[in-house]
Amino acid sequence: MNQEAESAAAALLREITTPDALRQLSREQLPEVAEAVRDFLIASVSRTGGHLAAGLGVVELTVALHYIFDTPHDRLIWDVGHQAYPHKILTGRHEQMESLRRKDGLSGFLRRDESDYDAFGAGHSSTSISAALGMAVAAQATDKQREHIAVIGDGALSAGMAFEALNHAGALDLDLLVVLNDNDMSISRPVGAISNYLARVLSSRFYNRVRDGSKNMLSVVPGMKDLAHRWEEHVKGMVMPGTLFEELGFTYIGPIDGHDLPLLVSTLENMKAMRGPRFLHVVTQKGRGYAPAEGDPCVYHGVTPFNPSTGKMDKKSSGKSYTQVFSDWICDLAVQDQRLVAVTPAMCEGSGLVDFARDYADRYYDVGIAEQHAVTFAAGMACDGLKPVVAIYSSFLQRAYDQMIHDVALQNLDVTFAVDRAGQVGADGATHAGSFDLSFVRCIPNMAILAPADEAECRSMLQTAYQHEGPAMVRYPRGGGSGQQPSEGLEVLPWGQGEIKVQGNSVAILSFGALLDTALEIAKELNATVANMRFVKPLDETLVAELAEKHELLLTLEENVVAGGAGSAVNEYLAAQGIVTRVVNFGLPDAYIEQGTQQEQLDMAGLSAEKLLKDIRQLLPDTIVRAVSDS
Ligand SMILES: Cc1ncc(C[n+]2csc(CCOP(=O)(O)OP(=O)(O)O)c2C)c(N)n1
Repeated sequence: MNQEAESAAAALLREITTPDALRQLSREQLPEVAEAVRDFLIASVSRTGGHLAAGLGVVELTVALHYIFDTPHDRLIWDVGHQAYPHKILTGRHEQMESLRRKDGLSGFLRRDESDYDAFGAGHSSTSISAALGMAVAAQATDKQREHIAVIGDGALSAGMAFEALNHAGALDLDLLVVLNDNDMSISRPVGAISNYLARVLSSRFYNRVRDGSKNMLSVVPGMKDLAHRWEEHVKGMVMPGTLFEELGFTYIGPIDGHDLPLLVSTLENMKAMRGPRFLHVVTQKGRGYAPAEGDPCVYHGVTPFNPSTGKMDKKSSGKSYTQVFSDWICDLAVQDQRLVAVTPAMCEGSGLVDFARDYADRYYDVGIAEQHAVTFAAGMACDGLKPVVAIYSSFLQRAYDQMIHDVALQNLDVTFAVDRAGQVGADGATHAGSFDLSFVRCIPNMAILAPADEAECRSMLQTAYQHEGPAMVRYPRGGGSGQQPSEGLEVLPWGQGEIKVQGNSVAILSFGALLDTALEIAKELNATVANMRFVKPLDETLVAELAEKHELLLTLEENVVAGGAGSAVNEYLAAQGIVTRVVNFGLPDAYIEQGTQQEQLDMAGLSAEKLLKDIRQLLPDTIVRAVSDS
């Protein structure tokens, strides 16, 4: 992509300030718009980083949807939202794309407060059909005439929630169009029977006939309701009478080529004229139109800034990440323990299971975007002699809460949860932040919770949690920590015990997890004691009591919401024991932290060393301030 092409693309896009302007164009002009969107997308993401391959795959679909439907009056709901950059570009935001995923910039997903065209906020997958159906019910209740379109990928369709919504929608006679964007990819290869089913539909010997036949039909009869109906019958008959989606109560059309703009436009036009629940199956190529992304859509799913001419990406940070520590640990342990099995809900790469999947394919389970199933599936394996490790992001674990309580913890099953992306995650923002896990897991009986202070401790904690007979979770942040390289051994830590890192005077900081470095930095200024508490549950009560006895002020520190978090555990213990002492809890506030770098987010949350010091100084009684300045 050269500068000239980028400027030409930008010039054309400047004309299309809103989809209304797009709708003024002739159909013949649309391929040029699609090309401009694609060129602009590649150029801008090469500078900002972000999600690339999914957006490239839906350029034509996005143009066609906004061309045919009267957005934002008609509700267009993208699932996940990572593929919605072309939608942002065409809905008046192309000039802001440089700010994508940065502090105060455009979100990398969808937000109702960012644009009227973002009909429903997203980030987590498989919500679009439910939301669209809810809006369809609301339209009916308020007598509004409009369309509701959910665009969902084949990966997102693997989630139970999507099927719950299809099941419900098929039974209601409301105006809903579900567009399946089938690129035969999730982040990595999709798994499961649905994905196999879709592949069978595509490879069916009828596919080519359908595609050619539908092209011919549509070129003669665009927009005519009765003929559209005949065409629909014709296509239906040819694909498979009674497809899965038909059985669910939808009028199914497809599969059609999602890069053929004229075909997309006429098909959508015809489907707009139909009523009731409709299902359009569109086949696209992830990464379309950019050779490196077409060649490796998994690598180009989410990118750091890259050179657009070569596709070469900027290096990710050099140190070993917590994810890599997990990856090494699970591979090392697999050699020794044949009972070990790993489960991921569609996050093989992000969770650090690529090597394990390659070397231990028969003990590796990618269950699709199915967090609930992942956890109960692990519980089942734990019942009968296997030792499952569920590798899951903190924010996606939220989906599997009842499974953790009812299926794992209540039965005290031996499942280890390796919870990645705990705390702030940076550019993905609030939808992906792991802000709540300590609070929502701590109250579950039988669950143990370990929070490593650095990479070396992460490895030991994973081993400790795994050795523990019963459910246990280790939660660690995105990226790297202080750089303490783990040993190669499989060390087990003393259960439920923290450690004093620095002995100080009147103030004690009880640090839970990866903010230990910050605690140590602050402690130097305050001459404070620092304890690395290690375990959120069971809490090292002996250590808490000792610290309370020897200090005038206890400060707890964690990267989790204060409400119900590790600090709350300290408060509860002290209150239960009748120990009266001054405790102040530092953690995430009762608010969503906006996107930025992780450091910016910690600062916004008041958890940078500077902000903490400022707040703590205001808390200190005069006696302590004097003691500190004398020391
Ligand atoms: C609940 C949840 N789990 C996992 C993810 C991470 N995730 C983001 S996109 C994606 C793959 C989606 O695949 P698909 O719907 O086919 O879209 P594509 O990227 O192929 O266009 C996954 C697993 C998520 N966003 N939400």
